[in-house]
Amino acid sequence: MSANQAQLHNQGISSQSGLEAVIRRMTTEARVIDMHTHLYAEAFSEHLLWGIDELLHYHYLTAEFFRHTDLTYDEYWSLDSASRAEAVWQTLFVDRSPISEAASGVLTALNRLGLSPAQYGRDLNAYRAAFAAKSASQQVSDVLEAAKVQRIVMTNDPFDSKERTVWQSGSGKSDPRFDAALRIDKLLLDWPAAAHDLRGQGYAVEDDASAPATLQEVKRFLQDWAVRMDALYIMVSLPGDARYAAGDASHTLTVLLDGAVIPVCLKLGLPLALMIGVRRQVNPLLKLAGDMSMRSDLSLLEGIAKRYTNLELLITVLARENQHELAVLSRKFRNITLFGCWWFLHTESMIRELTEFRVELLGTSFIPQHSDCRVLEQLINKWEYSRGILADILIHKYGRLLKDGWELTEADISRDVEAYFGGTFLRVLENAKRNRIAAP
Ligand code: RAT
Ligand code: ZN
Repeated sequence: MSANQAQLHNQGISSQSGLEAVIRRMTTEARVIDMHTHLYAEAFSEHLLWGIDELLHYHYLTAEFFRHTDLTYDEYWSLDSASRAEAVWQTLFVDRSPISEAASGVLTALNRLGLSPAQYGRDLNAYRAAFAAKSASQQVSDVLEAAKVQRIVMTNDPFDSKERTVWQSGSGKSDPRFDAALRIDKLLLDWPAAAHDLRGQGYAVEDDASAPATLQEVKRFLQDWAVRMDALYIMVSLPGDARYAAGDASHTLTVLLDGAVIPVCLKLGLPLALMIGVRRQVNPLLKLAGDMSMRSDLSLLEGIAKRYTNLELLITVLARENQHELAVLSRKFRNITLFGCWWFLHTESMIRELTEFRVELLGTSFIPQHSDCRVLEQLINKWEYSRGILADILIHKYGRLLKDGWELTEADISRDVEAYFGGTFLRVLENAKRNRIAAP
């Protein structure tokens, strides 16, 4: 930064309109670290989803499509990818207005990529032709640029054999814009199947998860994969009724957390990320779109946070009913960092409601958003909406400071915006590294 720029940066902001302009500019321009997505670097080939057809049969839109169609589930699932996209386009975008969050988001992404519906109209093939001219690597760069996203954290599953091959070939970390997160739902929620899989991968585990030799092997598995992936954190998504039953050797989830997962997090200096409150497969006929939210018993989180004060916890919950409680709990435990408006909460009205009271209760000490994108181009609309809503809230909150005579500079705002869009996440990672403890 030149001396002139630095001076400008430290210039006081004296009016509400000046404040608004600065906040809009900074929230629009901030380069984001997206700390949880289901996007993949190109090396993961078919795991990287992009393009108009993928956008259309994304699982959020699948659920909406079935509210209108006469097709049976079997008929829909027997269609190929292109025909599913056509059915969704016709049903949700042509026969009806695409005003839901997921549908309108597609139009925002298209528009920002230069494919304005004003020009391309309602002919799906016109959009397809434009996408066909792109390569995957060009599209990754263009979308990251358009969305102003600098780093993406993937969701990496060591139980997925295709993914494993990529990691074992050494190409999993070939794109520095993509970081890994070690995802272990199968280990914690389906131990018998995970144990079988682990044995296949050369880890000598028994059916009884609590056997000391088995826990030792689970630790070895986790450590091997966390190191191979250079994972930033270890993550699981849990049903709302998941319990933490300290001292109960028959409770597999607790045994695995206490005996393997948390020791590995502490040894490697990695946060544990918990996404709590999903009820999987309420309607299995919808496949990936068939999951539901459920209220959570946050005593699980309280128990872990209290027992492991050195463990950094990244937490999000799915039920709207749990949001305020989680924000309050975060005030009580400095090792809890709340993140994102997850899944069904990633809508304009929910983001506004949640973000507003989180700022009120937690100041800048939380991570307002992650995208959870599964299709590359969604980064554009998801981040654009979130930036705008955060800006509205900050304009109001900083406005109160101005009114009360607090001197604000551009540097103050830039520091806080940076914390919201990546700085707080990086601080959690640093804290976890600092808290690393020697563990067997
Ligand atoms: O948001 C989603 O796309 C969900 O299907 C889930 O993947 C969820 O985000 C998760 O990570 O479990
Ligand atoms: Zn997710």
